[in-house]
Amino acid sequence: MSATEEKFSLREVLVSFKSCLVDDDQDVLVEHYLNGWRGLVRFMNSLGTIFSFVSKDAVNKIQIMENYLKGESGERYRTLQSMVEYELSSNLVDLTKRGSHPDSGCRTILRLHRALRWLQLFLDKLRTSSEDSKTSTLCAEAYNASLANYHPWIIRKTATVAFLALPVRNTFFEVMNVGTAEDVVDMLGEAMPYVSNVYDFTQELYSQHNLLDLP
Ligand code: 1PZ
Repeated sequence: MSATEEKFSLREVLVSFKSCLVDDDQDVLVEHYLNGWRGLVRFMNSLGTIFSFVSKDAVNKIQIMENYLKGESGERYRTLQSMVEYELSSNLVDLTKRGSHPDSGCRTILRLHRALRWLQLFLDKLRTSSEDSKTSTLCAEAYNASLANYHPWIIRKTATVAFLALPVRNTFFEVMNVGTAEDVVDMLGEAMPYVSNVYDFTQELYSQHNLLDLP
């Protein structure tokens, strides 16, 4: 195991979302947001290949954003505010139907943003659950209350089957690499607010600009 692998802990990933918010919590740095996502993907991959269809999609979306950041308008993609302003004012967003801008930054971030809601619900259920609760049930409940509403039947079906392969609560906690079950519960209570702050900011920004239903 390499040094970086050894150090891997879900605490660091969740806390990394803290550095996303800048300008008195009035903006989110895209590069840091993507870093948080890279950590989540790594965590998901450590759960086994059964989730590779999920992480592939997340990696794709991270890559789309990376390309914008590296592109000639990269500076406009530095924060979520500047991205939204730039793409909307330059007509770079398909607002009602996917057409000439199928992979806008706005719709790509929206997909990740919705997944962050699932993560919030799921980790909160895990945090408050009893030792004998089933992770697959908690995961499915969180999914049905969030992402599932945006997914077609075939993806909902595949996701629901994949959930059954989730490890039991204790093993799941071990993979997080933060210590005892009690440590995990404490860590989640302490670190999830960072994710929530980023989620709330994005939700507000997207709602102000009517971007919450981008195709
Ligand atoms: C810890 C266990 C991981 C369970 C993951 C739970 C979420 C299941 C989501 C299933 C997604 C299936 C793959 C592709 C879906 C895409 O169609 C959609 C919409 O994108 P579009 O087609 O419009 O371009 N993609 C998404 O909804 C984004 C999904 C990202 C999921 C990331 C999961 C978060 C991982 C955190 C791990 C702790």
